[in-house]
Amino acid sequence: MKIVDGHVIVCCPGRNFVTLKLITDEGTYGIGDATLNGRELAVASYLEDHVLPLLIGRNPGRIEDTWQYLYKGAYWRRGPVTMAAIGAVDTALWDIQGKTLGVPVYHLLGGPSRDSVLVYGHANGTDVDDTLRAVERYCELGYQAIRVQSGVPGLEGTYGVGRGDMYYEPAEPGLPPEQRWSTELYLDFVPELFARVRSEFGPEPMFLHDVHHRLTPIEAARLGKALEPYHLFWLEDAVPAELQEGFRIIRQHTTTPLAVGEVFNTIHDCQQLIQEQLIDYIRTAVVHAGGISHLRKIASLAELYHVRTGCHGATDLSPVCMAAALHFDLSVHNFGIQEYMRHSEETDRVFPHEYTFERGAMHPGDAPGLGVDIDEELAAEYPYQRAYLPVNRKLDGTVHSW
Ligand code: GCO
Ligand code: MG
Repeated sequence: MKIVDGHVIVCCPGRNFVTLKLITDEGTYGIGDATLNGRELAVASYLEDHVLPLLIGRNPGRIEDTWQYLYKGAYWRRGPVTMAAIGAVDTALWDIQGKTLGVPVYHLLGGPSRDSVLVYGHANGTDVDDTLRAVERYCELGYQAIRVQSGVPGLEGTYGVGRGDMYYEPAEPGLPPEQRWSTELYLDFVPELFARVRSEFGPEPMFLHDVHHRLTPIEAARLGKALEPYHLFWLEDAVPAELQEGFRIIRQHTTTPLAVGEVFNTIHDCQQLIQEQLIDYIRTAVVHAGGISHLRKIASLAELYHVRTGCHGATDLSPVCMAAALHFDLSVHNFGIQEYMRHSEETDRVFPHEYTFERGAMHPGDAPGLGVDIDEELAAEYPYQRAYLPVNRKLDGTVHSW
């Protein structure tokens, strides 16, 4: 079998997505997500201009060889654009392989290690009361695990409170909006928020919180300690992780479990974090960390060090990535949890899928391949729209992590 054709589909059914489609001489095709929020067209060009010409004529069954060819063969390694492109190719090849053999991809990954995949949803509110109502709604929908974010009193437009109801959309059409940040106000507020959440909902639900890289290690240590009474499932992205050893400081001070990695691209970004047991959950995603093949290597390393997976699954990762993640999650032994932000209705129509949600858990379905498709005619009705994530500044105007 040979790859004879391929193309990249950029569409905006409520938000921008980049999808790679590879077609074989036997008429089967595979798809992969290549969406990099706010930098979509760079990956589209990388694929169209530099990767597709290399794939024509290749055997789609050589998944690992193709991965190595694109990674080592480019000379220039790693980085979000390169790894999203390689991730899309890898995902599409697993899809083709499953369709060719007539089995769901998880069968090719060792079969299911569990019956279903525990997911967490997002309860966001503008203030504590609003957030409590959102948590209640997620409990009613059957979620067992809920990420809780709330606007901080005294700060406008705080991270975690985006557009959307059952989904959360931080990217805005046009040029990037700016938001304001105060670490002091935030650190005073978050323990109070979780005290309210636990007293209203009791000990049972699993609660998570995302800091979005906004603290220093010692500030994160203080927050982790203050949150210990409320037993978080995890505290996410407490500090920027370019400095992996920074996590040692947090670890010395708190037993709150730590998660990180949604912006990582390769195993090298988390090697020290995993091997020194500085984290509990690794959040690398199929789309941004080189596809299913590379994610399995990260999970295997993590398994040795008691680190479990917790793949990123925000709305800017398309249903193609969601489907691929669910096959990975179902099969990998050291799975922890999967993020699941629902997509908008337009997005779901453009990407029909087999995956299902029931009582706080998901299943990828049993269709051959990934069990997800793209309706290209419908996608064409939603052309790309320039959009950016917000930029963050401290109250004195200094640029800060968003
Ligand atoms: C998460 C992420 C998202 C990001 C988004 C950026 O944990 O889901 O932090 O909230 O903001 O994916 O593109
Ligand atoms: Mg996050």
